[in-house]
Amino acid sequence: MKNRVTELLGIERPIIQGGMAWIAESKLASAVSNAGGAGIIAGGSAPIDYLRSEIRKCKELTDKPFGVNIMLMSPNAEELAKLVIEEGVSFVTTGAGNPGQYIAAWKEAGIKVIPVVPSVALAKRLERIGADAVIAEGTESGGHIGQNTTMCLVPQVVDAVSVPVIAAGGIADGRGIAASFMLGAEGVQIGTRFLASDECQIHENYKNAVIKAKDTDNAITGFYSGSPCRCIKSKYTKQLQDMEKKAAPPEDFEALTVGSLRKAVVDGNTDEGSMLCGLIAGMINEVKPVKQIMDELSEQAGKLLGIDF
Ligand code: TUI
Repeated sequence: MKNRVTELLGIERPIIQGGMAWIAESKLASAVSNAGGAGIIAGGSAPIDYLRSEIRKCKELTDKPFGVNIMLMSPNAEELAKLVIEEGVSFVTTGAGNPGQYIAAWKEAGIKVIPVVPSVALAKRLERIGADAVIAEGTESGGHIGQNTTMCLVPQVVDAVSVPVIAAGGIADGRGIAASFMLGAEGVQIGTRFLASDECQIHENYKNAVIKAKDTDNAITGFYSGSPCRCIKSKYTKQLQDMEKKAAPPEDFEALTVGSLRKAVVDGNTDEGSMLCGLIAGMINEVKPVKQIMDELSEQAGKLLGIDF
């Protein structure tokens, strides 16, 4: 299909993979790009040499466009902002902050810039300073979240900006895609569905937790600290929430949270790890190859929208 998002990114279907910190690397990103979508390598807070090598691996695994997500709360965001220019990636998505200071340099380097926005105000500000599109991400998403929902945020952002809007948060099948397009989105960003893919490198225990999760097996931590984060409910989230209720000292939080993403993703420690995951996990019941996921998404969305998706 062709629309402003496929044209902007040079892709065949307007499906963008979520930039999942610690998770989205070259194998997943290249599989999504090879299936006609836009794969993304997550910067997270990984060492710069590792990211350079993942970008280079991805170039070997696909000749299609792929992007890099820059998590702006990361201590090495500035270094990564330079790396994407050196490596000449096609596009950048950003999260967890305002990427304003980097936009001019990226645009000058010919990199398309697509920030995640949790509000209408930030969408308008970033359009004004050159964002090529925005991702309106609802609180249904996994990981670091804003407060507005996909259903409410997407149409408001669509009404407020002229650049294409990509919907994110709670989308894992063709119905979610079709609904997003009804709200005025011209693309979707999908993360959680790809956690349960063959090509996703997370530990099997984490994948199984996604598959097993019901609609209510979800928890938000960090709500009161101003850094809310959505995960699969576990001993870890219960402990963290108990500490939040007691307003435990910062060193207790530090002790519990340091390395928690690694524990989930690499070690498969489902008790102590932080299994970031969106609210839609209850609908995902099977690990599948990325190509099959992409084909099913397109087929369902196309049927519902009455277009060749
Ligand atoms: O960034 C994400 N999701 C993430 S990042 C991440 S790593 C992490 N882990 C624990 C704590 C913090 C980070 C895991 N998941 N999604 C995109 C997103 N961006 N959600 C919300 C926002 C956002 C919030 C505020 C974007 C801009 C923003 O701007 C505030 C401002 O400065 O105007």
